[in-house]
Amino acid sequence: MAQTPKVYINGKLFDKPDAKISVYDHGLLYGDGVFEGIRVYSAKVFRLKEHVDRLWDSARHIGLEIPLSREQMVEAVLDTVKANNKIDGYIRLIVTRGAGTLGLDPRKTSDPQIIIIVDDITMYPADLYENGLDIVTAATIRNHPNATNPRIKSLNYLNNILAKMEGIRAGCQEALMLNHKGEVSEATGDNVFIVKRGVLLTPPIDAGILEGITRNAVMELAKQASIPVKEQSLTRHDIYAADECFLTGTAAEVIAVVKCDGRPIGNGKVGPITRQLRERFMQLARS
Ligand code: PXG
Repeated sequence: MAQTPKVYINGKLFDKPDAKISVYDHGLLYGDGVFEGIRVYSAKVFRLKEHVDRLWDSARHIGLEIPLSREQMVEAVLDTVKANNKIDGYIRLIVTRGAGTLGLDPRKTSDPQIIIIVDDITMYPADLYENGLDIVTAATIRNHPNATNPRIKSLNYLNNILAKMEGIRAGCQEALMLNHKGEVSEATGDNVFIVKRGVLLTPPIDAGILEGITRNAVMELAKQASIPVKEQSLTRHDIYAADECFLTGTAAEVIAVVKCDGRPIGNGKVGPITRQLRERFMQLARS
């Protein structure tokens, strides 16, 4: 039987039902905080250093000082994974601004809360990995980089949730988000790639996206496989006219998109480069 998850809060482990923080925490009141979603494969944490570095970058952007060193954070994550005997699973690492008075002022908070949840993750059903996703473009655009910059993995996901709801309403599992210029940015929780005439294309960071760790891994794997890779701004035209399209993310890993806004992509089936990169990614993750 699976054990009750043990949740790390500020250096202590609590059983899941006892893992609680203040309702005055600005993470809850205002979404004032940052997080990471990380996977454990075969008892090894995938690209932990990269996730911790991105967490620090997000925290620096919002002026949140994390009361641990990066090395201590790595150790806290590894210890929590071990305490949960987790072989394959998911880590949610959260740092909130801490409890404060009512009102936005971040100076009126104290004690940022460091929370590490180690649990299982629900993937898409296996048949979607086999057959690919049908997605739609959301009317809700990705955050303008001069608002909550998409490079920050913040506790403010409402914009993406609104886009996801549009996808669900259209009978889809995911939605494509455009940026304020009408270019393709990313999906609600995944980066986007297309294949066109043998070249792998993905929007650049300045299209207003999260610099995905899976995205970076897939670009490295493509280069190793001698598939040319280009970061280039893309429009919906490029998606509709692509030979292949897929999404990457910690939760989804690599998953094909076979239809967008009712148009089949390529021949409407999972393409060979997508299949190859998914296989290479799963091999890397499990190695
Ligand atoms: N874009 C956005 C907006 C994301 O939230 C990615 C891209 C992919 O980044 P990584 O580093 O994971 O390759 C994300 C990541 C969840 C969940 O619980 C969401 C993400 C990651 C893990 C879990 O829905 N999003």
